[in-house]
Amino acid sequence: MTVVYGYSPSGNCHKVRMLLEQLGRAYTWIETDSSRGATRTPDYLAKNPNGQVPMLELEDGRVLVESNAILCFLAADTPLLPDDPWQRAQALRWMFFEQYSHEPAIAVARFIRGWTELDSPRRAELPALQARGHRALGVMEGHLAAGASWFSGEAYGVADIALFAYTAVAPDGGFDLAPYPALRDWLARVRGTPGFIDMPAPAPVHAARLAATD
Ligand SMILES: N[C@@H](CCC(=O)N[C@@H](CS)C(=O)NCC(=O)O)C(=O)O
Repeated sequence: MTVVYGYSPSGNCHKVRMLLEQLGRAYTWIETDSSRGATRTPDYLAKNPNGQVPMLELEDGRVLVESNAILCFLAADTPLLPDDPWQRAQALRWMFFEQYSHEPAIAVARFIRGWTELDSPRRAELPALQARGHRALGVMEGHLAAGASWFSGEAYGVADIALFAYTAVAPDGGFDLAPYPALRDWLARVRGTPGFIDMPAPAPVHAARLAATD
């Protein structure tokens, strides 16, 4: 059985769960709380020296890390990863964008607001992260407003899953999505795809910090 090591409120981990659910594939989820050091144990580091989740472990013992690589591997030969080289390159383009321009701002802002103490010095990073995250959301809005329905080429697929994960919870990072109507329509379209599953809510301690941060 395919095993996923993941931390449920992590968008990077939710990508993998969402794809497996949408593909109807059987898997075992091993809850691995990266915010409490579960990815830094000697056993875990032996499998993933980078000490992060998600991590996919196949029945034959092979291990794959990096959420978007996992998505591409699992979606191979399914309609969620385009076959056509140009269409596939469109999906990859947005997945690289997600990892360089989107996740490092939006996911990190959410992490700082919900997973650090209210007086953490890291909170000084928030204004710069806000600016960078809004730039990324604006780029996504522009793509959709120009007529595209999806980020994975012509049809829904892995890039939509990759971008959905942290865009859906961007308000946790302090990002108001009101100025992005096309983006909000796309979020609703993704929620309407077969087998869609939402990210579980963070534990109360993190939800309380998110609520306490303006
Ligand atoms: N580029 C990686 C990022 C993964 C990542 O940032 N994982 C976080 C949880 S969202 C983590 O494991 N952090 C723990 C740590 O770095 O110690 C991916 O897309 O899989």
